[in-house]
Amino acid sequence: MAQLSGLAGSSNMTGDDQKKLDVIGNDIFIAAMKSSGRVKVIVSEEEDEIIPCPDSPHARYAVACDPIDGSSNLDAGVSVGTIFGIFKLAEGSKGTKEELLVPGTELVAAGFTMYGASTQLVITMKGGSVNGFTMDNALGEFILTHPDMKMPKKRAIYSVNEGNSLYWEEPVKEYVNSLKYPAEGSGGKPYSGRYIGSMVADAYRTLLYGGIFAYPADKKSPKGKLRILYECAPMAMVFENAGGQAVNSKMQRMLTVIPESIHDRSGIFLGSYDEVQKVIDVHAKHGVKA
Ligand code: P6P
Repeated sequence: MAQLSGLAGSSNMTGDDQKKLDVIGNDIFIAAMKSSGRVKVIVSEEEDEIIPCPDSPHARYAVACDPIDGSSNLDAGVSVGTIFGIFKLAEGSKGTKEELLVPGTELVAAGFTMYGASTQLVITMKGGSVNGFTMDNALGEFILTHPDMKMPKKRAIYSVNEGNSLYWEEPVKEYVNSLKYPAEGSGGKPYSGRYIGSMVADAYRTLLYGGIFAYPADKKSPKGKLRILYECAPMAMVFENAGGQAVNSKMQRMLTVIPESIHDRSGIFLGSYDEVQKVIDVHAKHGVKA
């Protein structure tokens, strides 16, 4: 415990200060992937470059992961988690960086864990259902507690860091204000705001309760903050397979977005189908269409 809190005194490729648990989690995740014998190459938020697995020359899988997402909240005891996406490499693949710059539609599996009041695991396969598991500490096993998860089509909950609203583009400002100040006579009530600042926690709540999570690209972060390969694309696959939607700030389907680099970023709107549709409709009024 004495060594687990606080900063590791280093930073990662995208400039985030690494917490000690970031480094520990990264080491554990890489060791587990390598020892599986099934992984040829790994992308980790905590590593500048790809991590080849030379001891698994015939392996066919690539894993993109954020070992401890939300780690800036660790010292405050907020839920954090691991986000992962799994690609199947072509026969004879060299496992190069370029082979990983593909859209999320190429993912064969994706999911995330959340280390909070309970330890949750949410996974999905290409074209499959979304299944949620809860760790039973007595058994030391994940128990299937949420089979075939389906999102509510709508829910009056929005999750966005309003501290960035000064930098938001006009369509985002109009959209968020439409949730906070329903049009006169619409009979609508203001949405509830819920923002934890840990993507896995905000995403898990949105997946279960419905609503929308957003981290828009803005004037301060023109490409957005969240990373495509190991945050946006895996989450988009989970939400789509649960009946939701996920788009970037250009209103393109998130799973069709191709990263320009392994740590490339994107804006993201992720949530219940109808809630994301509202974002799309407001942007269309401003001429922003996929
Ligand atoms: P902000 C955590 O650092 C993270 O990458 C995501 O888990 C989270 O959704 C986001 O950044 C929070 O960013 O700028 O609101 O603190």
